Amino acid sequence: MKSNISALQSARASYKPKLPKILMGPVAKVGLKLGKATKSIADQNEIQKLFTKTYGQPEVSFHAGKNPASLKKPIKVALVLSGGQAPGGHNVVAGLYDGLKKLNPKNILQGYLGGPSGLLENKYIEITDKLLKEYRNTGGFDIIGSGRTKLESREQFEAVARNLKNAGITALVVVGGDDSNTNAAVLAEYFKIQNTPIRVIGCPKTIDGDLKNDQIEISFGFDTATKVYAELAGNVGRDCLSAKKYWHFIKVMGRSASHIALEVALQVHPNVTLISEEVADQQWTLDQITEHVAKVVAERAAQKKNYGVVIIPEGLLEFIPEMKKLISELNDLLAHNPAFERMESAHDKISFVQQRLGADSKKAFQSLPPSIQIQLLADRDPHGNVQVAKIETEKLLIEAVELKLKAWKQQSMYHGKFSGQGHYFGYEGRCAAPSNFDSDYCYSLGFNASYLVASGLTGYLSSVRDLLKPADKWQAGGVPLTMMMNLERRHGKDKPVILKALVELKGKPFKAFAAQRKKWAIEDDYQSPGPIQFWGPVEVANAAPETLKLERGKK
Ligand code: FBP
Repeated sequence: MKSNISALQSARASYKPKLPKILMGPVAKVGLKLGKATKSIADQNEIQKLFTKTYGQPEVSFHAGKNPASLKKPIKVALVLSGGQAPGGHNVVAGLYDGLKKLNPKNILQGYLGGPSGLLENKYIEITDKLLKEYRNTGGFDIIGSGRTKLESREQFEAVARNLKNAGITALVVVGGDDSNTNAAVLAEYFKIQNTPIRVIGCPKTIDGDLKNDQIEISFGFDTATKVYAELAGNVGRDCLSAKKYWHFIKVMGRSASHIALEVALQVHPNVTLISEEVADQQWTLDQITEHVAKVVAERAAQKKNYGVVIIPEGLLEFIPEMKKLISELNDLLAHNPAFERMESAHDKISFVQQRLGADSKKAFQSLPPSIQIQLLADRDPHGNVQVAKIETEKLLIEAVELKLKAWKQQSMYHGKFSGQGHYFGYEGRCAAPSNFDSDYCYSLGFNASYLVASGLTGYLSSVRDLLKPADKWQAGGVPLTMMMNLERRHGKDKPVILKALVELKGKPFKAFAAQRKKWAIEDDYQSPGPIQFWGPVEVANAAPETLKLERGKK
């Protein structure tokens, strides 16, 4: 054990994550049930043409029954953690390892280092009991690290195939979000076409909560991360009630979808929560959003409440029509632009883009404070997109609301005091010690992945369902990756990708929020969810996310 281990970590080390009943019993009694042939969620003809070998596979589930002896054949499995960290990743590793060893103690798990680039560079370590001991039920991905390298070119696929074949690997498990699992689907298809006997299985990860659908109830990490943010936002609410002098503008992570913001709103009841999907649906401009927030500030000021909490989803800017257009023009303009990359001064960069933007985007760009302009011009991510985590939308909104209130004051429409404080809750939640829910779910996803691999399947996502029931009643199985795909226009080309789940404005979680937000705007109804509890009453220690409860009709 590490010498600097905390008392909590040492106590958590003895936690035994729960499993679906079928995975707890003897291997010989696990049968694989095949469902009906599947179709992709949209663009069926096109997706089928692109995935001739893996399209249409049936959904599968594990039930009591007999299994072929081949399930016990010794195998060597490769594992890669891909994209942003999410609480519970170490338990996926532990579940996968324990499942493999249960199937056959001779099975080997090899962890590739630093994300998908580890597969290209052939850098790996063997996962062992001794190593895992330090990581069970802990947050983070540090056991093997993660990364955002995208595997897309033929040369990359060839390198991965070569390295895995040379290492004698039978299957690759990819733990990732929608983009990484899209990569996994493409790789599975490539291996099949090339007659390379390597299977590919995915695990649904992302704190953003946007990898979900009828088959995948939730991505892992969302529960823990939102509990951390909700604790912090609840504390800020309490500070508001105590000091009565600040408006706190809190940006929460979630690159595109606003699931995190919505979950925090449902747990904490802030005065204002912006939901990007609603902004896009209503085609709100930045000025309309500002007015919406400023109105709540003014209404509360009229009741002598010069304080409040505003929750802002990280991806907001990209959902405001004029900003979306600007960002997409900037992405095209700055992608692989050596002249721009050579520039060092902010002034040169700003004038470079201003000379090249279309009239509307130039106007939108000029409406932003210089600090935000610079953030929009910062390095792109590996997909060529602006890194929204780096844009201080909370500061932008504080400034915009302040200006609006000043104008209203001059017209005697507002008589309060406004003092804004900006916060960003993001990295604080991504490596938190996993809640009991995530500890169990992740362990089950990993364990289940080992059975999918051993069953000879490829192009599947590990699925564990019925998550609001006690863990032993959870259903274990697999969903074909192509089933979740559709075509999306990316950088001028139609690409097959796993459909990203955005907040549904007709869905129960949003409706529950919309029904209460007027009340929350004016009343001080802040809830303090408090820190994650690992022990104690089950309704507290094992609580599932509010969003999941509402979606599954349990509230
Ligand atoms: P994944 O979808 O890869 O899990 O990552 C999500 C996320 O945490 C977003 O919420 C955030 O915008 C982004 O990662 C930040 O990325 P980085 O770690 O590269 O700063």
